[in-house]
Amino acid sequence: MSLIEIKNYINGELTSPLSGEWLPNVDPAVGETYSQVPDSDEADIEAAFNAAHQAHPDWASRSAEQRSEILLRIADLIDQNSEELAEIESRDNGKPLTLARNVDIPRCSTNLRHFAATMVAYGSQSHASKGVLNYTLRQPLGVVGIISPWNLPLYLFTWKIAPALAAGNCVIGKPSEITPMTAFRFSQLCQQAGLPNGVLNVVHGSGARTGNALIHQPEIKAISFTGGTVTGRHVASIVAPQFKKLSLEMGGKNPAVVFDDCDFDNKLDKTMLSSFSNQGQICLCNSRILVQQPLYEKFVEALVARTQTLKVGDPREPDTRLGAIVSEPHFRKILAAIATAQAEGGRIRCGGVPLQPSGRCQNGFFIQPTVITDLPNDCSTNQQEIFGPVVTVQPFVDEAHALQLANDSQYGLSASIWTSDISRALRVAENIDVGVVWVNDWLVRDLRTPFGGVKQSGVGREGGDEAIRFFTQTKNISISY
Ligand code: TXE
Repeated sequence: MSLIEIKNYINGELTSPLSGEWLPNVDPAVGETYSQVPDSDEADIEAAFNAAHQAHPDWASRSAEQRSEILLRIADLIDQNSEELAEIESRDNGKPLTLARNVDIPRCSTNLRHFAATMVAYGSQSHASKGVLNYTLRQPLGVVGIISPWNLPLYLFTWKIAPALAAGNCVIGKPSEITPMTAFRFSQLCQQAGLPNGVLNVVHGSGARTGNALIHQPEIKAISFTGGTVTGRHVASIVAPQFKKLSLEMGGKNPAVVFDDCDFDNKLDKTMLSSFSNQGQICLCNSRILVQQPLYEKFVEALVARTQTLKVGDPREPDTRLGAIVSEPHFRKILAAIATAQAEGGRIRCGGVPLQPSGRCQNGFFIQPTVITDLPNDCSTNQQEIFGPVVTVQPFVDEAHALQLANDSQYGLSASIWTSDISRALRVAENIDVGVVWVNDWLVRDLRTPFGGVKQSGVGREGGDEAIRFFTQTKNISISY
């Protein structure tokens, strides 16, 4: 069977890597290579930069309405091709087709529509004083770099591309080499929408080769990165000394704080999502569940019973709740983390082992959803990000103890708080050291809100006005009269 050849999208053309180097791209549900992706190098990045640099003056000179009109055309094409995109995303990432269809792909279209509208409605400030008028300009930066991960491939790729383009920049995007397929199809839709050549360039390849070439390119004005903390630290070490703008969205070890007066059934339903959605491969997943003592045993038993009902298997089947882990290396990393949990004295209450479905997926990478108890918060399992279908449950005594456990982490991305006492919810929300808090829910997203983490979860914010500010340069002009 011939392998699908994924192409770069440079200066409006779909091209092979100048290096002639390719990487295998694996379908994780069946464990087989089904396509190949360019392993681009400095020459490809330079070709992309030249195209973007050449396209920028015209793109920046267009009105927000004109740029938004093209973004809306791309959004329409995403909607018209949504089923095909969902199937591609599910095959490339291993996630259930139902999840790709209901969450990932609709959000790509929403990302483009949101920032098309934001930019048209965008107003800047003025500050008037006696005889002096100040006004603030937010001007496009020029050519910017975008680096995205494999867990929500096109969802996060468009989450960055949309504000960058809407604000008048030209973009070099480097998707994860583990899930390149939807970015390739997206390139074709941009061609079809008539996006001018060079405005968006998608350069595929490994982080070490292509990603590194991008962050070393001296004339790129900003880097927006989403990925692991280790890689984010490396990206920052290269980009910061170049005095470029840098946004880092990285890992998490997010607590769910469950008080004994919570709406138990609602919490349980939402825990299934917040713990195991996308195979637990969402940085916002709650991987540490903290439960107030009187409720603890009842909650653990109910959680284990509900978790054991989740269907793990072929992503194509409509009742599948957990599909394949994204790659064999990540599959092994998660199993090693479970082994570490056991070695640390953890009690595996359910799951903890791979699963081998029969049929077409017998060689795929599947792990049973796993609940672990009896671990202290300061162990590796509760301190290191696992980024898979693995959660721990710990008891706490009171609000002070809950906060101490929740904040005892090198990460600070998100948290969810479950209680009927709204004053307590707001008190805990104010004192928990993260960037995003949900009360009595999870992953409710308003794209106008600031998104991002603190500590080793990130630097900077995305979303709404924050994204436009990141992708523009601020200038104050003062007029005396
Ligand atoms: O990360 P990697 P992964 C986190 C999530 C998990 C990780 C999973 O918590 O920790 O990301 O994504 C490129 N120079 N988040 O394993 O390896 C690489 O090719 C330049 C948090 O993919 O960091 C890929 O495109 N680039 C987030 C991207 O970096 C390099 C949401 C990410 O790869 C590079 C999603 C290099 N030297 C995942 N090395 C959030 N907070 O929202 C790799 N890359």
